[in-house]
Amino acid sequence: MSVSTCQMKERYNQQGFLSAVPVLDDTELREARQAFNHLEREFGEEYTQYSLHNVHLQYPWVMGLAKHPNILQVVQSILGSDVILLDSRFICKYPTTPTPHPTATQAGNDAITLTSEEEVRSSEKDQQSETGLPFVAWHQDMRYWGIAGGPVLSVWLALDDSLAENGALKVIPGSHCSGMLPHQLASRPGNMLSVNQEIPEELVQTDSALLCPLLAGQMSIHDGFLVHASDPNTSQKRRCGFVIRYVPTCAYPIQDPDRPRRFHATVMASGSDQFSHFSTLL
Ligand SMILES: O=C(O)CCC(=O)C(=O)O
Repeated sequence: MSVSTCQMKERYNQQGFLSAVPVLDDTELREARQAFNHLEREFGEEYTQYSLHNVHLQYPWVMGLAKHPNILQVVQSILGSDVILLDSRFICKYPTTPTPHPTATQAGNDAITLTSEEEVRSSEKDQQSETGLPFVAWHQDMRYWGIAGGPVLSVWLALDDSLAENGALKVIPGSHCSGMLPHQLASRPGNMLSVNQEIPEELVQTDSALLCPLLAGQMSIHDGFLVHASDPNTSQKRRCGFVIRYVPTCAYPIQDPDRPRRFHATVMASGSDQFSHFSTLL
C-alpha cells in the first residue's frame, strides 16, 4: 500500500469519511450524465429522484460506474481485496424554487466546516424542509442494512456538482465510533429515506457538522455508522448522485424476523468470496 493510500485509510478510520476523491474523467462524466439524462427522459423526474434502485443489473454503464477502477482502488484499500457490491441507487434532488441561492462555490475543497452564516442557512433549510422539499434526515446506514461481521462502506459519486445550495451531503466527523444510535420515525415531511427514520436531533452534534461539497465526477465515501444527512435543494441546479454500498465478503446479513432483508442485487466487485454469505440469499 502506498503512503498516500495508507494516510487515506488512516483518515477514513479516524473520521469515518473521505470527500472530494476524483473518480471520473471528463469523457466518462459526460457519458454517464448523457446516459442518466436518457433515463430521466424515459422515466420522468419523479421516478429518477429515488427509484432507480439496483439498476447496475440492467445497464452496463451503471455497472461500469459501480466497478470503476478508481472507486474500487479506494474501496479495496479500506475493505480489503474481496469486496461485494451490495446495493446501488441514484439519488437525485431536482430544483424546486425559482430563484437561485446566492452561495459561493465551495466544491473542490475537502469537507467544509459550516460557518455561522452557513449554520443560519442550515437552520433556514430546516425550516424549508417543513414545507416538504425532499431532504435526507440524520441517520446511519447500518440501521437500514442490518449487516454484521464487517463494515458497510458507501460511495456517493457526484454526476452533478453537489454543493451547499443544492443539498450536498453533510456528515458528523467521528460519529461512526458512537455505535448504533436510536432512530425514530421522522417528524418533518420530505424525508427521502425509504423507512422515513431519523436520529433525534438532540443526539446529533450538529455544531460539528461538515458539508461534503463535490464537483461532478468526484466521490465521497462514508462508513455505515457515520451520522449523515442532506438538506433540500433550494437552487436551480439538479443534484444527482450515484450511491453504491460495498461490504467485505466476511460480512453477513443479520437475520431479523421483524425486518427480513433481501439482497437481490449483490455482485462480486473484486477478489473472491470464500464465505458465500450473500449468494445463499439470492
Ligand atoms: O443523497 C443524499 O442526500 C443522502 C445519501 C445517503 O444518505 C447515503 O449515501 O447514505
